[in-house]
Amino acid sequence: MASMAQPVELLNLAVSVARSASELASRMRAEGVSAVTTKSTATDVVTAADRAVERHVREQLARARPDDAVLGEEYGADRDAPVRWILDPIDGTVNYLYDLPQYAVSLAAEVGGVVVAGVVVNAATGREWTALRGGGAFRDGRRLAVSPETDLGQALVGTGFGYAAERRLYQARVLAGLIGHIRDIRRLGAASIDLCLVAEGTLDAYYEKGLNPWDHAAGGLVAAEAGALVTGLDGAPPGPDMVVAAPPALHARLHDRLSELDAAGGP
Ligand code: LIP
Repeated sequence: MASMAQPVELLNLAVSVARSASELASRMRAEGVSAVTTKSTATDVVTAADRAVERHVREQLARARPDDAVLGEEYGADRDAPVRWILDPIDGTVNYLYDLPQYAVSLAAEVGGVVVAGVVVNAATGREWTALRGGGAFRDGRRLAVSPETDLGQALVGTGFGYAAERRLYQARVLAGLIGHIRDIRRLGAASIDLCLVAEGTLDAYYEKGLNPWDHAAGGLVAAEAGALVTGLDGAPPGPDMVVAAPPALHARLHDRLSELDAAGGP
């Protein structure tokens, strides 16, 4: 029978597993990226490291908690269980391929369908963000709080684009309708890190269409525990149609602009 654990125990396990996975990812990066194949489109790449890191995490979790379920980007879902781990072995794979130091191991623990603990480790820099539901968000041990910015016109906003050309064209039209209403845009290439940058106020806000649960589960909890609202549009939860993360005052203004632009629509 699966043993129910305290969220803090799940967080501690997530942190130790994500750290060793991050070391493996950076070691394989140093050895040179290999076995690059593609998934949904010709630009949606997966490397040998994505798969090796996911297998490594799955082995560590199975050793510590054999009854738990895992949903991972590369090997999918394995079973149903009260505790489920949501894993992106290398979030920001294109950055990893190009050796742009913005890629991360993202691991969240979900109990009864609710994410209760999350960790994001930038495997290039070692920066580590953690959160416990109701327990706050931290970076390298420092408690985080979102930006105090309330003026959309002054907001530095992060976003991203999909792997399909027709979706990127739609997202570019949405961006064209938003860019004149914000300070500037940042496209950094890893949703999990983007959400953590909102948590620490390095970005004032973030939004993206087309994310999978493994892209935002851990980073979304980090942002929420730092004071951000993390939602979809028009009352929807954060999901594949849209993830919007921002401090409450800014969230309302960004949300309404994205809703007017039908940012959750399109291909
Ligand atoms: C990436 C996301 C990023 C998005 C990319 C891609 P991956 O995840 O983190 O925000 O813009 O298109 O989905 O594929 O590197 O795990």
